Amino acid sequence: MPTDDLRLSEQYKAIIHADFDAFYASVEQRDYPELNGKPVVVGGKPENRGVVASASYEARTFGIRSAIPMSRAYRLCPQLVRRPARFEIYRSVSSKVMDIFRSITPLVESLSLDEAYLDVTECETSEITPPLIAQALRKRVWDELSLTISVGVGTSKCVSKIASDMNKPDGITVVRPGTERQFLSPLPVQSIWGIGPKTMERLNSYGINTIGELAIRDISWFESNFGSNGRSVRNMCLGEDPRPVITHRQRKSFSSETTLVDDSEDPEILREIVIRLSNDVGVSLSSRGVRGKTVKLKLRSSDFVTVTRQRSVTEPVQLSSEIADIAIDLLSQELNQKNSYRLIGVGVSGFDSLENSQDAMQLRLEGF
Ligand code: DCP
Ligand code: MG
Ligand code: MG
Repeated sequence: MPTDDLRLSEQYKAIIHADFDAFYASVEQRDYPELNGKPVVVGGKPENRGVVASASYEARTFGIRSAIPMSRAYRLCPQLVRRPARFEIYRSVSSKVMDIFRSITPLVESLSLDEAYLDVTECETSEITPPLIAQALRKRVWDELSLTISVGVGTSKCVSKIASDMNKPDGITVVRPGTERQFLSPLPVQSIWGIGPKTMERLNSYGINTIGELAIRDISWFESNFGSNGRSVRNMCLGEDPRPVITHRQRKSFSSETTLVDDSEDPEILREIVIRLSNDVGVSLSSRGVRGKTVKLKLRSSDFVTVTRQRSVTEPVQLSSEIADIAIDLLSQELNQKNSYRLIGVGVSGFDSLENSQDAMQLRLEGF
């Protein structure tokens, strides 16, 4: 076979990662034009110990970021404009953007309300290249929703996700096949999925600051430092990530987890985090009409011991409050241990089939 017949797609996958810029804050600026150009945040009131969910890029020039206390945000920028969250609107924008994505390829995996992976390998022709698809996608989102997304184009999930963050806001970053290592090499180690602030500190203490410095270690070093994740962390450092794009119909669970900025043993703080994570999962389930019978809580203590506790219920759950009730109960049972925690996760699995769950929801809405 003549080699010039070989399209890139036969050797490489083409993955796009797309993510809205300052999602909640941008929706507020779009719907209230007087907020354009201003430092805007979405989040709870400072007097209620609210935190920043989303900060406009104008607010970020003052050092304001997601997850910082609202009171601190006001200290950084007294002229800050705060808007309360309008989740219904964000959910509806999310469902519209996912429809745009799915009109390009059925292989869309949403990661949260504002971001998704698209596997566009099969859309590629000699004229229509993945970067052109990505540009067309950005234009459609702008034309139809008046919002900007940033996209990364690469040969794997890991590379395209890192790439989409490189030219935010309103940017595109293309990592050509074969240049993954070069692209990743100068980036800080925490750009790799799964390397959080604590692991980063540990690696920095060994003199490893960049992905390139990490990538030269051999497999046994990775296995002794990352345990069973060693091989996949090493592969990601080398730009190889075989994880497929999984559409929600194929998904077996939804979860959300967070590494705490400071380890905590405070029941109030831990409960609040569990409520927030349950909300993330509830939003994912509700937006897809999926309900699950098993709720799982994951806790990693300061000494890196991870435990998972789960409970299955006969009546499947979907709403944030239903998930939170169970997750908080599971948490309460662990709090007797007086541990301090560094990571918390909440997940739901054991789904009805999508069709069944929509029927069931319909019955519930009809007052069955
Ligand atoms: N979010 C939140 N709490 C966080 C982080 C995010 O409630 N700690 C919400 C608000 C964000 C949305 O999720 O608008 C999307 O999260 P992103 O991490 O994509 O952040 P943004 O879209 O706000 O900004 P960026 O331009 O960096 O993507
Ligand atoms: Mg975003
Ligand atoms: Mg996002």
